[in-house]
Amino acid sequence: MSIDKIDVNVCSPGRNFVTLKIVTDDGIVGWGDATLNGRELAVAAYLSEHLASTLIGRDEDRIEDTWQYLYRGAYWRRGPVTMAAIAAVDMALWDIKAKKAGVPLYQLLGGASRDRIRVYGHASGPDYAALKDAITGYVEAGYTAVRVQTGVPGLGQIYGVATNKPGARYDYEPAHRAADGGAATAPIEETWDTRAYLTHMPGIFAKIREDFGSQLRILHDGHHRMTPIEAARFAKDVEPYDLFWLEDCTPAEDQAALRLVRSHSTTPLAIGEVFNSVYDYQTLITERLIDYVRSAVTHTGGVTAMRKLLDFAGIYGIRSGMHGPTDISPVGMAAALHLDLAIHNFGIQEYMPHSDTTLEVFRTSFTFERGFLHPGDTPGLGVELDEDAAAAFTYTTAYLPVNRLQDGTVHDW
Ligand code: KDG
Ligand code: MG
Repeated sequence: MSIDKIDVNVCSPGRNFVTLKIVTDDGIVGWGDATLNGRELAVAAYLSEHLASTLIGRDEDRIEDTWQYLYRGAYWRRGPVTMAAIAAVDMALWDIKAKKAGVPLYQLLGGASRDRIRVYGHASGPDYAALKDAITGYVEAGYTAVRVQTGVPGLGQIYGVATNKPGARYDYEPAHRAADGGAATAPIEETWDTRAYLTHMPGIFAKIREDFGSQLRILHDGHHRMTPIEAARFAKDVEPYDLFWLEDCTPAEDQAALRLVRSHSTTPLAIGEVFNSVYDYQTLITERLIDYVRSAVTHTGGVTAMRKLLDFAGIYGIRSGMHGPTDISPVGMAAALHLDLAIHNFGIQEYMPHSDTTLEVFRTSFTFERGFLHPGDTPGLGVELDEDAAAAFTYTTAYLPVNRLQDGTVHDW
């Protein structure tokens, strides 16, 4: 049996998604997520122009061999576009293998290591009153972990803070279309001041602990904006508030910079949503400079690569905290959930529920109950794309914001 057809679907049910469909010669369909926020068409072209024809006729069961063929065979290794394309092929092949076996994917990964998957939700608000309201909503819904982001006095719209339009949920969509909902021609720009942020945030954590007690798991995303010494100071300042993790405190492609942060603080550190290879973590893991791996299955070469990365991290006592924003499609989210259930060194899973429009197009089997997810027991990944429904939502260019300091210098977003 072999791979017979490949199709790359680009659609925009509320936001853009790139989805790979692989069909075997006996009609089994596998799905893979290839969505790279703001750079979707680059991955779509990589798949349709460079990979599709090389996959036709290959044995769909040879997943490891196909992974190596695409990774080593390209000569040009790593990078978000290449690794998202490889991830989509890998996910689709695992989907097919599990469907052929008649089992949910987690069974092929060793079976369940737990009964349910603890998730964290995104609470945010422009000020503390709005943030408190958002956290309360999550706690009432049964969540035991929330990520908290809030506005900084003197700054306008910043990363991670929902606009809180009437009727809007507490989550947010960071990629922006044009103001009229059409295609964006350039990113919007935000303004940032690290000093104002560093002085404001510790007081916010103090209020959260006062209002919500010691048991709530509090997470926070620094979104790559601090220098190593600023991050070291911040991680030390917030120690009394017992964060579950501080995420992306520095732009971590400089892995050695984390030694400085680590040597000054016991605040747990999470890093990796922009990483795409185990090699991005080599120093971070072997020197135990982080506590959680933040990669997405979608951006790190798929289930095959992510399993190896997490097993490597496990040897050093480092746990998973896989990326799960709305720009990971329901297919990519399902892949994460099967791994979450199967691996031993699971930490937590990020969960930003997709919009109703997205879920009309992607039919999912995963279930949510009071702060915990389960991938479901449908054979395969348990997510199918309804191509007819998807056809009604055409791709619309949207970009992540660009960030500038108050003097106009471009800063990390
Ligand atoms: O596409 C970028 C977003 O996925 C990212 O900004 C979300 O930082 C993020 C998070 O932790 O979910
Ligand atoms: Mg993040």
